Formats: sequence, structure tokens, C-alpha cells
Amino acid sequence: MRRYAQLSVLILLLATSLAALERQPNTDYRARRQRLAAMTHGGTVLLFAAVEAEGPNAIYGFHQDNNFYYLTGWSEPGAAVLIAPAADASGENKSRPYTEILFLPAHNATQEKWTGPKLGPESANVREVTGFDNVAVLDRMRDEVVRVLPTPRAVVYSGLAAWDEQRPATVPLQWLRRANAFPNYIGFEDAAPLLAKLRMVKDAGELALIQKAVDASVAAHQAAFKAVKPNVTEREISALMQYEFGRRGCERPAYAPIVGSGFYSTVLHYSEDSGAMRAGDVVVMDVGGEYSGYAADITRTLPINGKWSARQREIYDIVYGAQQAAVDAFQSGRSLLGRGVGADSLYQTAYDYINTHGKDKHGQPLGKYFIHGLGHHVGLDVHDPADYSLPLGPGQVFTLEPGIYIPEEKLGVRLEDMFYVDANGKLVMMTSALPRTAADLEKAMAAK
Ligand SMILES: [Mn+2]
Repeated sequence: MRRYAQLSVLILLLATSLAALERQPNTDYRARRQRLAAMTHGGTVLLFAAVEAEGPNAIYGFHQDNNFYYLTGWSEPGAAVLIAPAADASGENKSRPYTEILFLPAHNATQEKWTGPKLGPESANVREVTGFDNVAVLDRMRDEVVRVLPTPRAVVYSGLAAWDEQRPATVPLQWLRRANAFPNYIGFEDAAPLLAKLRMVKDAGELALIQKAVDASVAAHQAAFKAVKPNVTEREISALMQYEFGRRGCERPAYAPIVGSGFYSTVLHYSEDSGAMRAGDVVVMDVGGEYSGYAADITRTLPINGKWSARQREIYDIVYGAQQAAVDAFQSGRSLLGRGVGADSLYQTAYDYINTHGKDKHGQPLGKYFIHGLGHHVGLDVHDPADYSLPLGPGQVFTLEPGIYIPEEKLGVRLEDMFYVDANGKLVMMTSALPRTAADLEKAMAAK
């Protein structure tokens, strides 16, 4: 027994030191679970972690399902969580207290030889590490589901898949059905819309993690400002930026880095990044790292030879002006981020600015060259789930990223900064350390 206890302490130490992500206090995750439970009107939440891929093909290794990570801070594969709000007796269903159980897979010695030791349900301090009072081995899940779910009627919120996808919940839910875990009358609901509402508003710990992703990515852009010049390849810039945010603690890029020059500055999701940059062209760099699960999303556009041409400068200033117009128009609790949503749309503000400034070579207004939305929420996902019909307000983190893309002129410009709304409704630019005006970008490039 003593030897066993020592072994589990060793496993715990290994497992926690290997878990390189920064965790928020356990109380933050518990608060999220309790808020989610309160949104289910007496339903039960049953969510599953992602599973470990076989073989070496997942380039950045195991990545937790973001909704599961949000609720648990748990970054290891194969776990599950059951959350049930307290319920009074109603009809045939009995009353129950608030319940939450974290299920962890039993140790798999063979798998651990390949991918390292994991924390198991029997490990010492598993409750302190996970913040769950009740941690059970995954094998017990079917019996616990039967014990906790009200009978004969229950509603279960889980990760439901569209017809053409598989989610972490798909297979386990099928198995639980076969094992008669569910009452006769069961309704399944998708937990995703509830989680999207919760995830829209970041707590202080999340804001701090996002700022770390931003700071590391800002440093990556600053390094690129010094490295961009004629004949350097897009790939070299992309590699440099990944190195710079990686050495500052980011575990992976938050999305496929985009470094596109010349004609490819006008291609939105160009990620081949293979060309050599040419004097007289511009380069769009849309690159951000992920820090402890949280994304940064930042874009800068540079003149490759360090000096804007008159036309490049004109287009840059219009894009900058459009972003600034959206910043100036922002009103907490009122402004909307989406397209086509009326007078309070920041998209419309930016579009109108672009469409009333400058012209293309045929004398046409430039609005038609702003071909994407103005921004999106950012969090655990770089395009975080959110309800875009709700106004922007405190705790929300999002990008404002107008762009003009004129393929005929081989000229694309995007300017993307990240913002949050503070408790007083003030808009705060999280990327303010990075030069943003046409003149400041030239200055930053000259300071080699
Ligand atoms: Mn973006």
C-alpha cells in the first residue's frame, strides 16, 4: 500500500509537470459548471473530452475539446464530466442535490509508454488537482449516469453532432444507450449554444491568458517587421514568427499562419507561404499564437522594401481609418459586431468609411473590395462561438479587422487588432504595443 501510494505521488508529479498549460484556480472552472447547470432548467450535462489520436500524425499533439477544457481546465484525453443542477421533486421524478463528477480513464500502461504518464482517478490529491470532490474511474460512468439521471423523464445536454460530423460525445452516447443508461423518456439537447453564451463573456483569468497570447504574438510581429525585406521568403517570415511566439510560451499557432505577398496579399486564407517577397509589393501577415489554449489573432500589412508607394499608403490609410471609425463608434451594450444588423453595426461603420474613401482604377468605390466581416470573438477558439445578435459588452474579446483586397493591383491590406470591453464598458486595445499607423510601421521596419 505504501509503495502504491508513493507510485501514485510520482505519477501525480509527472502528470502535473507534464501538463504545461496554465490552469486558472479550480473555483473558476467550478463557477462555470454551476452557471451551465443553472441554464439547463433541471437538465443534466454529460460532456466528453477529446481522445488521443493513434500515431504521430497530429502535428501539435493532443488538444483538448474546447468546451470540455472551458468547464474543467482538464487537458488530458479520454475524460468525461457529468453535471446536474439541484432539482426539486416534480411529477414522478425525485429531488436531487447539485452533482458533478469527473470521470478519468483508468491507467493504460501500454499507452503511457508512448504518450507519457497520466493522472488516474486513484492518484493521490486527484481532488485537489482537478477541483472535483467526486472523481471516478470512467468504467463507472454508466452506473453513475443511471444513479443521477431522474427517471422516468430526463433531458441530457451533450455535444451533439451534425449529420456529417463526429464529436467526442458521439460514440460514448451510443454505448450508454445500448447499456440502458438512459430512462425511457429522454430528450437530448445540444450543450453548445449554452456554452457559447457563457464563453462569450471572459473572466479575469481568461483575459490574462489571452493577453499572454497577444503579447507573445505582438513580439512575433515585431520580429517580422525587422526581417521583412526583398527576396526573403514568406515561409521564413512564418517560421520566424512561430519561433518567436513559441519561445514566449505559446504551445502552437492559433491558426494556420498567413504570410502572403504581392497578389497573395489579396487571398484571404493563403497559407502556402512559399513565395519570395518582392520590392514594391506589400505583405499581409495574419499570424497569432495560442497560449494555454487561448488564441491571439493579429494582422499587419507592410511594404516589403520599407516604404509605402503613394497608392499603397492611400489604401492603408483607408483601412486604418475604417478600423478607427469602428473604434470611435463603439458603445458598450449597444454596438453589434455582425454584418447586416442595422444602425448599431460596427461592420456598417467600417464599410461606409471604406466605400466613401478612395476609388479603384475604374473610378468605382472601394466597398466591394472589403469582402469579409469586420471581426469575430476570440477565446479558446480563434473564431470563438458567440451569439452575434447580442451587443458587445464587458468581458467580451474580439477583433476589428477591416481590409481592402484589389487583385487587379496585386494590393491587399488588412489591419487586425484585438480588443476587450472592461467592466466600465470602455473598449481596450489588447494589441496596443504593436505599431498601427502607416508611418509607425515604416519606422518600425527602419529600426533594424
Ligand atoms: Mn481574425
